[in-house]
Amino acid sequence: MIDQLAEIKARALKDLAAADDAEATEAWRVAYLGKKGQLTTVLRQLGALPPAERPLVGQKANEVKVALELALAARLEVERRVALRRAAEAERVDVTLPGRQPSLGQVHPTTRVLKEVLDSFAAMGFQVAEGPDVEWDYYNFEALNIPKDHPARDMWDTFYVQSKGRPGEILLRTHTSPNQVRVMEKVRPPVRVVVPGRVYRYEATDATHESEFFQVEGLAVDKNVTMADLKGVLSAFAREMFGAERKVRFRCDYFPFVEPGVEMAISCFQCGGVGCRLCGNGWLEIMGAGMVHPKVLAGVGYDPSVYSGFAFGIGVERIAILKYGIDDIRLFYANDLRFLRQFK
Ligand code: FA5
Repeated sequence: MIDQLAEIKARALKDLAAADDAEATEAWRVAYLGKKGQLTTVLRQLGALPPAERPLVGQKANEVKVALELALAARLEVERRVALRRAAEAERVDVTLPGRQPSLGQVHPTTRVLKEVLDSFAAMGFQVAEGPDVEWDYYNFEALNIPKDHPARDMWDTFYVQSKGRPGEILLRTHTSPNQVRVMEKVRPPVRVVVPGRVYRYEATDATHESEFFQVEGLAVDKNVTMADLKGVLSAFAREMFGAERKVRFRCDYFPFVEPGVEMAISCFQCGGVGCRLCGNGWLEIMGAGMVHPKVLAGVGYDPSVYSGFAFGIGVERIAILKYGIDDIRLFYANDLRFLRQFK
């Protein structure tokens, strides 16, 4: 049996040296040291030996077992190092390679035009104010001379916010005009403000209408403010935005919170003013405006016999459409990078 053990040891060490990957090493372990392995099988036969032979053979068998276990441990250590080295090589970073350019965002066309609009009015002495998107019915309608049953409410249907205490009174503002009242409640004339913001309408979309868009409200109140001031300021704004050669049109319009009321339109860039899919009749309406209604002034405690003023509400995307020649307003918020990347 001692010879058999020596022979197992020699064969085992030779086989282990030939095992060239982790799988072969494991197969070796099972073949020699596993439950039914060659060495284990010999060890099991020890009990059958005559008692006098057992200690010597036992000692030899143990030596072989320790030798094989040590050889296996050494082999596993080598394999572990090789695996580590391979992993490190696979993950190696080549610091000499050129870096990757991080993708930088850019200003959205609406934001860009919004800034230009505000800059233009700031240069004419207007200050910038802000107001809430979620608004009381009172500011969006009532205080603007649009009581509950007024047909003008049909022009501005919106999304209502559920509120337990005051149902039907909280809504997403349909225009920035509530800020006329909010500003006048806080300050005394002279007033010259512009208020940018997002507005919401429950209406179908088309090439010039979105259900969410931006407006800039304007308000100027003082003694002796007239319709001539309104035309002068808004014409100067149009010249600054579109150049002196672009045609501007004022037409009568109706808004319950101004008297008289007008709409201002710019000749269409696409058809040169003859009419097309975008504009319909050659003109693109960019804002509503008018002289602040005496009832609105009186509502905030301004004496309409002393003070007068004009107000306007500009559609910001419409300005961008005209400036950049964009033929569909729905492109602005479709989040298509092919569109947005053009506005570097
Ligand atoms: C108003 O919202 C009034 N608050 C404007 C106003 C202010 C009048 C102060 C008098 C005094 P209107 O609904 O017409 O009015 O909208 C004003 C501008 O917003 C329009 O001229 C247009 O440029 C833009 N606009 C209106 N509806 C949409 C829409 N669905 N999508 C994109 N732009 C719109």
